[in-house]
Amino acid sequence: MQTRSAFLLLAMIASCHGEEDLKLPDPLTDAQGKRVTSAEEWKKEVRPRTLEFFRSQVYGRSPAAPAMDKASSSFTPREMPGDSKVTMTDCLLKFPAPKGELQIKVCLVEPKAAGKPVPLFILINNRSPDLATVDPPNEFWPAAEIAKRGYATAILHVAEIDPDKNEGFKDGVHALFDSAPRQPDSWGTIAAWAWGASRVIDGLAGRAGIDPAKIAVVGHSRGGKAALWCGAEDERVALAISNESGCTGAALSKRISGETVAVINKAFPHWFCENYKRYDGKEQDLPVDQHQLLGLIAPRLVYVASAAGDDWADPRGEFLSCVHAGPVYRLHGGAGLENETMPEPGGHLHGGRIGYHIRPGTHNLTLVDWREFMKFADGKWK
Ligand code: GTR
Repeated sequence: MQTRSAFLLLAMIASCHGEEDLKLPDPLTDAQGKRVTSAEEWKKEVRPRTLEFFRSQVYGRSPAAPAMDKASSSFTPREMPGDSKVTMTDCLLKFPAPKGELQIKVCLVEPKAAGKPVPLFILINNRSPDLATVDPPNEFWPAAEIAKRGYATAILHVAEIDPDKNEGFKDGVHALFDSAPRQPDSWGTIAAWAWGASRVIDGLAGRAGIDPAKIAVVGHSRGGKAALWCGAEDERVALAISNESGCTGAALSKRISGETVAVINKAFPHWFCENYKRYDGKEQDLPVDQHQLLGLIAPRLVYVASAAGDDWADPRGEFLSCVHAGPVYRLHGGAGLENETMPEPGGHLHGGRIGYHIRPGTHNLTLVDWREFMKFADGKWK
């Protein structure tokens, strides 16, 4: 017993020590090292610089948005098997590209007869492409339940934009939009998915029945990294939701806990830009950390979800990112997290502009997570 208490005490000291040691860049400091004191100043002096750093050193630069070819895009309604309360639409969105045409298939599910425009959840799907049609529905995208709660939801499979393969950027949007040779800050696959979610917004925000001021982009794990980057880049995103996005998603890199920059760049060399590899094993040299990615979304809503058994994604680091994004939200006159005590597994913090929950269990996107996202959205939007 004594040994166990001594061990626990040591572990506590070690972890507290770790957090005191964590030297994070101030999300409110400008290029001259001066701390800005108003939201206007932050927007002018800090936000563009921070965004530029993430573009040039982490995710890479995405091309300008092409104008959607409305005349040839199509929206084809189809029966939702066994469900009369919701409608399903196969959307084919077309965009001109320098080397051809980008076609994106998206499946949209909406509540029938909602009576007014409803918010939209766009899921960046990094799982099976048949999630839109499986029967019974998969928890990863519980479309009918989402629609019955009064939300529309669309699913975008990542391969519609860029296959998740390390093959020299020869396919997907790279084949259509890139000019050779690739540069150290050329976009990687995560940026491509984020950009793809923005194209879905192009296609759906103007639809009767969708409230364009209430668009959420959701992603799990690698999809969660993309959802956050989409929220940072595209100010039409009213709520960016990261489910267990971990390294180079919501988790702080400088904690060096779970997956690290060197490990992710080695395993997935195509996810980020070439410049990011400079920080392999050198997280201390990163002039930014991921709390500033969350800060880029302010004052819009951001949501971070962790799973207690998902050490690879560093739940504590995901939570601390929310804590340290707080100053940006407060500068805009609202609360970041409702409070800064990490909830026990099963708990959530839904009172501020940054939402958080931690689910018991392991790495996955489940119905429990979706219900928490919707509870948070209900509180902000209904
Ligand atoms: C892991 C990867 C994580 C996370 C995860 C996933 O292998 O190391 O960064 O993205 O895959 O997407 O499920």
